[in-house]
Amino acid sequence: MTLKVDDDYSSSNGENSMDYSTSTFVRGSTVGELDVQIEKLMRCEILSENEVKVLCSKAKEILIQEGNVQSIDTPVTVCGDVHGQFFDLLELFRVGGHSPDTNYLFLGDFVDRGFYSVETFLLLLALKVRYPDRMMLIRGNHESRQITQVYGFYDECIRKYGSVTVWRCCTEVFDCLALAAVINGHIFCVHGGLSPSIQTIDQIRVIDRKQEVPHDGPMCDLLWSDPDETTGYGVSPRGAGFLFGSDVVQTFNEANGIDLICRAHQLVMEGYKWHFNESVCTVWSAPNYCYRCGNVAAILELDEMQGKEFTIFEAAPQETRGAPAKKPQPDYFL
Ligand SMILES: [Mn+2]
Repeated sequence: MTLKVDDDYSSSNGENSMDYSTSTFVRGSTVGELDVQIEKLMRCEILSENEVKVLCSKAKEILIQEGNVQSIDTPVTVCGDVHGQFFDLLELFRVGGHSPDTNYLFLGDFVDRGFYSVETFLLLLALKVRYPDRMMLIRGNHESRQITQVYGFYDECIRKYGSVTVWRCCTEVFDCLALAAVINGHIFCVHGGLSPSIQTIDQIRVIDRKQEVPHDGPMCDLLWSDPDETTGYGVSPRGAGFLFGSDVVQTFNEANGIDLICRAHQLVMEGYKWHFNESVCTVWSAPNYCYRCGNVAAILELDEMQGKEFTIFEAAPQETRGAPAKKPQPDYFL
Protein backbone atom coordinates (compact mmCIF):
# COMPACT_ATOMS: atom_id res chain seq x y z
CA MET A 1 0.00 0.00 0.00
CA THR A 2 1.22 3.49 -0.75
CA LEU A 3 0.85 5.83 2.17
CA LYS A 4 0.10 9.38 1.24
CA VAL A 5 0.50 12.29 3.56
CA ASP A 6 -1.16 15.50 4.61
CA ASP A 7 -1.73 18.44 2.46
CA ASP A 8 -3.65 19.04 2.04
CA TYR A 9 -0.06 16.61 33.41
CA SER A 10 -1.97 17.11 34.74
CA SER A 11 -2.15 19.34 37.73
CA SER A 12 -5.79 20.10 38.27
CA ASN A 13 -5.11 23.28 40.18
CA GLY A 14 -2.43 24.73 37.95
CA GLU A 15 -0.02 25.04 40.87
CA ASN A 16 3.56 23.94 40.85
CA SER A 17 3.35 21.19 43.40
CA MET A 18 6.67 19.52 42.56
CA ASP A 19 10.09 20.53 43.74
CA TYR A 20 12.19 21.24 40.67
CA SER A 21 15.33 22.11 42.61
CA THR A 22 18.56 21.34 40.83
CA SER A 23 19.66 18.74 43.34
CA THR A 24 16.76 16.44 42.47
CA PHE A 25 17.66 13.36 40.47
CA VAL A 26 15.52 12.47 37.48
CA ARG A 27 16.20 8.90 36.43
CA GLY A 28 19.95 8.88 36.69
CA SER A 29 20.87 12.40 35.66
CA THR A 30 20.38 15.60 37.48
CA VAL A 31 17.62 18.02 36.75
CA GLY A 32 20.45 20.53 36.34
CA GLU A 33 21.83 18.60 33.36
CA LEU A 34 18.38 18.37 31.85
CA ASP A 35 17.87 22.10 32.30
CA VAL A 36 21.14 22.79 30.51
CA GLN A 37 19.97 20.58 27.63
CA ILE A 38 16.63 22.38 27.48
CA GLU A 39 18.42 25.74 27.33
CA LYS A 40 20.62 24.42 24.55
CA LEU A 41 17.66 23.11 22.58
CA MET A 42 15.80 26.39 23.09
CA ARG A 43 18.73 28.02 21.24
CA CYS A 44 18.19 25.45 18.46
CA GLU A 45 21.45 23.68 19.23
CA ILE A 46 21.48 19.91 18.95
CA LEU A 47 22.49 17.57 21.76
CA SER A 48 25.36 15.11 21.47
CA GLU A 49 24.52 11.62 20.29
CA ASN A 50 25.17 10.31 23.77
CA GLU A 51 22.88 12.91 25.33
CA VAL A 52 20.16 11.90 22.86
CA LYS A 53 20.56 8.24 23.82
CA VAL A 54 20.17 9.02 27.52
CA LEU A 55 17.26 11.41 26.94
CA CYS A 56 15.42 8.90 24.74
CA SER A 57 15.89 6.11 27.23
CA LYS A 58 14.49 8.27 30.07
CA ALA A 59 11.61 9.38 27.85
CA LYS A 60 10.76 5.77 26.97
CA GLU A 61 10.63 4.86 30.67
CA ILE A 62 8.16 7.66 31.34
CA LEU A 63 6.03 7.25 28.22
CA ILE A 64 5.64 3.50 28.41
CA GLN A 65 4.09 3.83 31.86
CA GLU A 66 1.35 6.06 30.44
CA GLY A 67 -1.88 4.50 29.24
CA ASN A 68 -2.87 4.48 25.56
CA VAL A 69 -5.44 7.12 26.48
CA GLN A 70 -4.07 9.84 28.74
CA SER A 71 -6.41 11.40 31.30
CA ILE A 72 -5.77 15.11 31.54
CA ASP A 73 -7.35 17.86 33.62
CA THR A 74 -7.69 21.51 32.69
CA PRO A 75 -6.07 23.95 32.50
CA VAL A 76 -4.29 22.67 29.42
CA THR A 77 -3.37 24.09 26.03
CA VAL A 78 -3.89 21.77 23.07
CA CYS A 79 -1.55 22.07 20.07
CA GLY A 80 -1.71 20.49 16.64
CA ASP A 81 0.99 19.60 14.10
CA VAL A 82 4.35 21.32 14.52
CA HIS A 83 6.33 19.48 11.79
CA GLY A 84 9.86 20.48 12.66
CA GLN A 85 9.19 24.22 12.43
CA PHE A 86 11.36 24.93 15.45
CA PHE A 87 11.23 28.74 15.45
CA ASP A 88 7.46 28.62 15.11
CA LEU A 89 7.35 26.31 18.13
CA LEU A 90 9.23 28.99 20.07
CA GLU A 91 6.59 31.43 18.83
CA LEU A 92 3.91 29.02 20.11
CA PHE A 93 5.53 29.03 23.56
CA ARG A 94 5.84 32.83 23.48
CA VAL A 95 2.12 33.14 22.74
CA GLY A 96 0.85 30.22 24.85
CA GLY A 97 3.26 30.45 27.79
CA HIS A 98 6.39 28.52 28.53
CA SER A 99 6.57 25.03 29.94
CA PRO A 100 5.96 24.30 32.82
CA ASP A 101 3.97 27.49 33.49
CA THR A 102 1.47 26.32 30.88
CA ASN A 103 0.37 22.67 30.70
CA TYR A 104 0.54 21.37 27.14
CA LEU A 105 -0.95 18.57 25.11
CA PHE A 106 0.66 18.15 21.68
CA LEU A 107 -1.36 16.05 19.25
CA GLY A 108 1.57 14.58 17.29
CA ASP A 109 3.37 15.25 14.00
CA PHE A 110 6.34 16.83 15.72
CA VAL A 111 8.70 15.85 12.90
CA ASP A 112 9.08 15.92 9.09
CA ARG A 113 8.64 18.70 6.54
CA GLY A 114 10.33 21.49 8.53
CA PHE A 115 14.10 22.01 8.80
CA TYR A 116 14.41 21.35 12.52
CA SER A 117 12.67 18.10 13.34
CA VAL A 118 15.62 17.02 15.50
CA GLU A 119 15.61 20.13 17.68
CA THR A 120 11.80 20.29 17.79
CA PHE A 121 11.30 16.69 18.87
CA LEU A 122 14.21 16.67 21.33
CA LEU A 123 13.01 19.91 22.95
CA LEU A 124 9.50 18.53 23.44
CA LEU A 125 10.97 15.27 24.71
CA ALA A 126 13.32 17.02 27.16
CA LEU A 127 10.37 19.04 28.48
CA LYS A 128 8.40 15.79 28.80
CA VAL A 129 11.16 14.18 30.87
CA ARG A 130 11.62 17.33 32.95
CA TYR A 131 7.91 18.00 33.57
CA PRO A 132 6.15 14.67 32.88
CA ASP A 133 2.76 15.80 34.21
CA ARG A 134 2.75 19.14 32.43
CA MET A 135 3.85 18.12 28.95
CA MET A 136 1.69 15.52 27.21
CA LEU A 137 2.71 14.14 23.84
CA ILE A 138 0.58 11.80 21.76
CA ARG A 139 1.52 10.10 18.52
CA GLY A 140 0.88 11.43 15.02
CA ASN A 141 1.09 9.54 11.75
CA HIS A 142 4.55 11.05 11.13
CA GLU A 143 5.94 9.47 14.30
CA SER A 144 6.70 6.42 12.20
CA ARG A 145 9.78 4.77 10.70
CA GLN A 146 8.22 4.51 7.28
CA ILE A 147 6.91 8.07 7.01
CA THR A 148 10.01 9.78 8.46
CA GLN A 149 12.17 8.07 5.83
CA VAL A 150 10.15 9.80 3.13
CA TYR A 151 9.34 13.23 4.60
CA GLY A 152 12.59 14.50 6.04
CA PHE A 153 13.31 13.47 9.63
CA TYR A 154 15.49 10.51 8.67
CA ASP A 155 17.58 12.59 6.23
CA GLU A 156 17.89 15.38 8.79
CA CYS A 157 19.24 12.96 11.42
CA ILE A 158 21.82 11.61 8.96
CA ARG A 159 22.78 15.16 7.95
CA LYS A 160 23.15 16.42 11.53
CA TYR A 161 24.69 13.31 13.14
CA GLY A 162 26.25 11.34 10.30
CA SER A 163 24.58 8.08 11.32
CA VAL A 164 21.18 6.49 11.89
CA THR A 165 21.65 6.22 15.67
CA VAL A 166 19.64 9.30 16.65
CA TRP A 167 16.84 8.51 14.22
CA ARG A 168 16.70 4.97 15.60
CA CYS A 169 16.56 6.19 19.22
CA CYS A 170 13.75 8.61 18.34
CA THR A 171 11.71 5.99 16.51
CA GLU A 172 11.88 3.77 19.59
CA VAL A 173 10.43 6.68 21.57
CA PHE A 174 7.68 7.03 18.92
CA ASP A 175 6.57 3.48 19.70
CA CYS A 176 6.00 4.45 23.34
CA LEU A 177 3.83 7.53 22.70
CA ALA A 178 0.20 7.43 23.85
CA LEU A 179 -2.49 7.27 21.16
CA ALA A 180 -5.11 9.61 22.57
CA ALA A 181 -6.11 11.73 25.55
CA VAL A 182 -9.33 12.63 27.32
CA ILE A 183 -9.57 16.04 28.96
CA ASN A 184 -11.85 16.38 31.99
CA GLY A 185 -13.54 13.15 30.93
CA HIS A 186 -15.38 14.78 28.04
CA ILE A 187 -12.96 16.08 25.37
CA PHE A 188 -11.46 13.27 23.29
CA CYS A 189 -8.11 14.20 21.72
CA VAL A 190 -6.38 12.27 18.95
CA HIS A 191 -4.11 13.07 16.00
CA GLY A 192 -6.38 11.98 13.15
CA GLY A 193 -9.83 10.75 14.10
CA LEU A 194 -12.17 7.82 14.52
CA SER A 195 -12.03 4.21 13.34
CA PRO A 196 -14.70 1.74 12.23
CA SER A 197 -12.91 -0.75 14.52
CA ILE A 198 -13.41 1.43 17.58
CA GLN A 199 -16.76 2.09 19.26
CA THR A 200 -15.56 2.83 22.77
CA ILE A 201 -12.58 4.56 24.34
CA ASP A 202 -12.01 1.38 26.38
CA GLN A 203 -11.25 -0.42 23.12
CA ILE A 204 -8.38 2.03 22.57
CA ARG A 205 -7.03 1.30 26.04
CA VAL A 206 -6.35 -2.35 25.16
CA ILE A 207 -4.48 -1.82 21.87
CA ASP A 208 -0.86 -3.02 21.96
CA ARG A 209 0.61 0.32 20.92
CA LYS A 210 4.31 -0.40 21.33
CA GLN A 211 5.01 -0.92 17.65
CA GLU A 212 5.49 0.86 14.34
CA VAL A 213 2.23 2.43 13.14
CA PRO A 214 0.45 -0.39 11.28
CA HIS A 215 -0.82 0.10 7.69
CA ASP A 216 -4.42 -0.48 8.76
CA GLY A 217 -6.55 -1.29 11.78
CA PRO A 218 -7.62 0.78 14.79
CA MET A 219 -4.23 2.23 15.73
CA CYS A 220 -3.59 3.33 12.15
CA ASP A 221 -7.04 4.89 11.85
CA LEU A 222 -6.69 6.99 15.02
CA LEU A 223 -3.56 8.56 13.53
CA TRP A 224 -4.73 8.90 9.92
CA SER A 225 -8.50 9.52 9.67
CA ASP A 226 -10.23 12.82 8.77
CA PRO A 227 -13.74 14.19 9.32
CA ASP A 228 -15.70 14.68 6.10
CA GLU A 229 -19.15 15.66 4.85
CA THR A 230 -20.11 12.04 4.43
CA THR A 231 -22.34 9.47 6.09
CA GLY A 232 -20.66 6.66 7.94
CA TYR A 233 -17.10 5.86 6.94
CA GLY A 234 -15.59 6.57 3.53
CA VAL A 235 -12.35 5.75 1.75
CA SER A 236 -9.58 8.21 2.60
CA PRO A 237 -7.63 9.79 -0.26
CA ARG A 238 -4.56 9.54 1.99
CA GLY A 239 -4.38 5.78 1.45
CA ALA A 240 -4.62 5.11 5.20
CA GLY A 241 -7.33 5.69 7.80
CA PHE A 242 -10.89 6.66 6.87
CA LEU A 243 -13.11 9.63 6.28
CA PHE A 244 -15.78 9.77 8.98
CA GLY A 245 -19.11 11.60 8.93
CA SER A 246 -21.11 13.52 11.53
CA ASP A 247 -23.28 10.48 12.28
CA VAL A 248 -20.19 8.50 13.26
CA VAL A 249 -19.12 11.31 15.58
CA GLN A 250 -22.55 11.57 17.16
CA THR A 251 -22.66 7.83 17.89
CA PHE A 252 -19.11 7.78 19.28
CA ASN A 253 -19.62 10.86 21.43
CA GLU A 254 -22.90 9.61 22.89
CA ALA A 255 -21.48 6.17 23.64
CA ASN A 256 -18.46 7.64 25.43
CA GLY A 257 -19.84 10.72 27.19
CA ILE A 258 -17.75 12.94 24.93
CA ASP A 259 -18.89 16.38 23.80
CA LEU A 260 -15.91 17.37 21.68
CA ILE A 261 -13.34 15.56 19.57
CA CYS A 262 -10.20 17.64 19.27
CA ARG A 263 -7.79 16.56 16.53
CA ALA A 264 -5.04 17.91 14.27
CA HIS A 265 -3.61 16.33 11.08
CA GLN A 266 -5.12 18.67 8.48
CA LEU A 267 -3.79 22.04 7.42
CA VAL A 268 -6.39 24.74 8.02
CA MET A 269 -5.57 28.19 6.75
CA GLU A 270 -7.26 29.87 9.76
CA GLY A 271 -5.34 27.70 12.26
CA TYR A 272 -8.45 25.93 13.54
CA LYS A 273 -11.75 24.72 12.20
CA TRP A 274 -15.05 23.53 13.66
CA HIS A 275 -16.84 20.57 12.10
CA PHE A 276 -20.27 19.01 12.58
CA ASN A 277 -21.99 21.64 14.74
CA GLU A 278 -18.91 22.06 16.97
CA SER A 279 -18.65 18.38 17.88
CA VAL A 280 -15.19 18.13 16.25
CA CYS A 281 -12.42 20.70 15.95
CA THR A 282 -9.16 20.68 14.03
CA VAL A 283 -6.19 22.50 15.58
CA TRP A 284 -3.18 23.25 13.38
CA SER A 285 0.00 24.67 14.96
CA ALA A 286 2.44 24.99 12.05
CA PRO A 287 2.14 28.59 10.72
CA ASN A 288 3.13 29.13 7.09
CA TYR A 289 3.35 25.35 6.77
CA CYS A 290 6.41 24.14 4.86
CA TYR A 291 7.50 27.81 4.88
CA ARG A 292 5.19 28.47 1.93
CA CYS A 293 1.48 27.80 2.65
CA GLY A 294 0.69 31.26 4.05
CA ASN A 295 -1.59 29.90 6.82
CA VAL A 296 -1.83 31.09 10.40
CA ALA A 297 -1.62 28.60 13.28
CA ALA A 298 -3.67 28.07 16.42
CA ILE A 299 -3.58 26.59 19.89
CA LEU A 300 -6.66 25.75 21.96
CA GLU A 301 -6.56 26.95 25.54
CA LEU A 302 -8.92 25.11 27.90
CA ASP A 303 -9.50 26.58 31.33
CA GLU A 304 -10.95 25.13 34.51
CA MET A 305 -14.32 26.82 33.95
CA GLN A 306 -15.01 24.81 30.75
CA GLY A 307 -13.84 27.82 28.75
CA LYS A 308 -12.32 27.24 25.31
CA GLU A 309 -10.25 29.83 23.55
CA PHE A 310 -8.37 29.53 20.29
CA THR A 311 -5.30 31.71 20.08
CA ILE A 312 -3.95 32.43 16.63
CA PHE A 313 -0.26 32.95 15.91
CA GLU A 314 1.85 33.59 12.87
CA ALA A 315 5.22 32.32 11.74
CA ALA A 316 8.25 33.58 13.65
CA PRO A 317 9.74 36.70 12.04
CA GLN A 318 12.48 35.92 9.53
CA GLU A 319 15.18 37.65 11.61
CA THR A 320 14.62 35.25 14.53
CA ARG A 321 15.19 32.19 12.34
CA GLY A 322 18.45 30.49 11.54
CA ALA A 323 20.09 30.67 8.14
CA PRO A 324 18.87 27.28 6.77
CA ALA A 325 15.57 28.84 5.68
CA LYS A 326 17.48 30.06 2.63
CA LYS A 327 18.74 26.63 1.64
CA PRO A 328 17.19 25.11 -1.47
CA GLN A 329 14.18 23.03 -0.60
CA PRO A 330 14.58 19.28 -0.80
CA ASP A 331 12.27 17.35 -3.10
CA TYR A 332 9.87 16.32 -0.37
CA PHE A 333 8.67 19.91 -0.07
CA LEU A 334 7.32 19.86 -3.58
MN1 LIG B 1 -0.78 14.12 10.41
